[in-house]
Amino acid sequence: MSLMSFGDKSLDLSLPHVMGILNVTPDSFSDGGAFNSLDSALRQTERMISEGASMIDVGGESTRPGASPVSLQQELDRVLPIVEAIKSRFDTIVSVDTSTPEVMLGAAKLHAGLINDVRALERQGALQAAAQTQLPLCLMHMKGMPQTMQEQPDYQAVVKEVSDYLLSRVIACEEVGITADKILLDPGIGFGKQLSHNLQLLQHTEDFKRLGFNVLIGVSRKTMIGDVLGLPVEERLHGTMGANAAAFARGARVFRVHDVKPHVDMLTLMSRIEREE
Ligand code: 9MG
Repeated sequence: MSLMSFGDKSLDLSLPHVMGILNVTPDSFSDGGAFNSLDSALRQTERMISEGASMIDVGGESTRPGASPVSLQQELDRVLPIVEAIKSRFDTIVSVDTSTPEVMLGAAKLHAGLINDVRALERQGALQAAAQTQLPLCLMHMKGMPQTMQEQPDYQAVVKEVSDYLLSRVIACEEVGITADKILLDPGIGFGKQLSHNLQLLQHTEDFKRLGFNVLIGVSRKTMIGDVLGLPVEERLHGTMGANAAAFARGARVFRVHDVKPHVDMLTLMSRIEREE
């Protein structure tokens, strides 16, 4: 058992867990903003929970390559009503995909259970806000910013550079009183990386686990899957599952995905095989 507390619920992270993606942006890259009304968001949430998602990741800012920034008020208006509606209807963990201190604080008041920050708390005031919430965090690596991050990203040694960066953010967290047991690490597949960087990071998932943290992977329907298979976004499920299976075998335990049921089935089998004596 390796229990991690997410507000009012705990998860055993010796087992795999699926984080279902709920984008409430009009321009999300792969579901095209299909869930940006409250009703449809709740229907999708209900479906993902019934399919076995352990948590729902609610995001109000698209971070796809080239996406434009969102205002504070827009992000608050998109995210907080959904967090509140989900927590009042479902017994599940709500993760907030945000880099914005005010959204972190507002979501924590509404009993969100995780802050998922693709900017690893680098935005002004984010470290302090996250510490104030006392919530667990996912710190993700991104090189550059969403608007420009895919313009020829370059590394000397991608696995080491991403590990060093994530450890530097863990230290920044510790300096404001956030303890290591509250932190998940994520190499940030597709965030300022070329195909070979993404493949190396997945191949070396164990290196991130060896830093002493649980690892979250988000590869669902991303360009790297399309690049390897030559397939459009709506045909990337099988490739996504292959990438997530490889990451599971190398120690990742939380998987941020659009397609919950196929992943729950795949991970249940993989985990069962791993644990059989
Ligand atoms: C919000 N978001 C989009 N992609 C992601 C990924 O790969 N990891 C995490 N933690 N969040 C993501």
